[in-house]
Amino acid sequence: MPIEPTYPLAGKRIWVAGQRGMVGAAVVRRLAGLGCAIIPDRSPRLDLRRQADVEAWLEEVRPDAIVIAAARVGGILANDSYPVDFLEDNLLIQTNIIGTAHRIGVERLLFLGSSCIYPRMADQPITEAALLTGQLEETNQWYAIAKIAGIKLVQAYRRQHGRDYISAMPTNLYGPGDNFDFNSSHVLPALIRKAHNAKASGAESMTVWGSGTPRREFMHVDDCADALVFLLQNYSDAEHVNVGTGDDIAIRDLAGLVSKVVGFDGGIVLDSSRPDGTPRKLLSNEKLARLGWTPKVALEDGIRSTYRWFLEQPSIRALA
Ligand code: GFB
Repeated sequence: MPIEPTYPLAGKRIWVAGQRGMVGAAVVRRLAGLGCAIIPDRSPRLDLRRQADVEAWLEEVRPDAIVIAAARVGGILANDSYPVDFLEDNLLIQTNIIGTAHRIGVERLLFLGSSCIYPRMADQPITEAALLTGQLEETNQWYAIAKIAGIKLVQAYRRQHGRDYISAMPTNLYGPGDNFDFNSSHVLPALIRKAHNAKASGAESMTVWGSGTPRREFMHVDDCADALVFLLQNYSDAEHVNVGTGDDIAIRDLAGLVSKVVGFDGGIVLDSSRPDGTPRKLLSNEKLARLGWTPKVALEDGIRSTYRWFLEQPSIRALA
């Protein structure tokens, strides 16, 4: 039986911060048809790192609810190479939006974090209770600290000011609108492009970073957006909620699966000069399941539809 939402979205004015990004765009797609008004981003783009810009913008548009999908994001190399950007930009963006939302009386806010907030050696699958129980992974500690601060700020506004603001922690995401740039992307779009290029050029192999043994959990961004809209409508508590699929895969096997989907039948060369990062980060999705939500997109289907999307983007295929 469908759950009656505790925060129905019909008639609400919603601003999705980061609506041009992969996650924000998917949330906007998911919200269409729910009877809410989605506030489009101002053009030229406002700089969410500047408090005055954020205040002026939110005072002008006065949303009822906000989803914060805006963040400085990237894969293992970008995280490791630009610690200031990942720490400072994210602290600024989230603090500006959350604080201003409170000051102008925004009713409801959903903040998004990431599975890298958890300790590097957390027990698997990782429950929400594992937060702050151990050392972080070094390559993305800067991003993780910013996201942990965001969770705590949301909790602090709930405790000190009674604000109905919540946080969700998605696992590694992929899908249409992803970043396919080798220097800044996550692994899945990188492997799609590498397999495609290798097939197109008739190469015998493609390069996979690290040892190939780390395990990652991958969720299609449309599944994630569905879960986020579900939480926005139904969840109201201080603790963050994991958003995952419950399954993970070794990077070497992922490379095999991507090769199969793309139709590349060459081999894989491991580049051990590149970092592995966290050995494993599989989220426990039990809490979300108890609330009444389960994922729908199988990994191979999701990779297939993302590859189709990639093939329709000449500007991405033409990247050097
Ligand atoms: O997706 P990814 O960049 O980030 O890398 P994380 C995942 C794993 O895939 C690592 C390996 O073990 C990489 O070494 N890998 C293999 C590759 N080939 C490639 C490749 O061509 N490109 C990339 N990028 N990786 C990020 C965090 O961690 O995940 C962020 O840095 C965030 O903070 C995000 O949490 C979701 O999964 O290691």
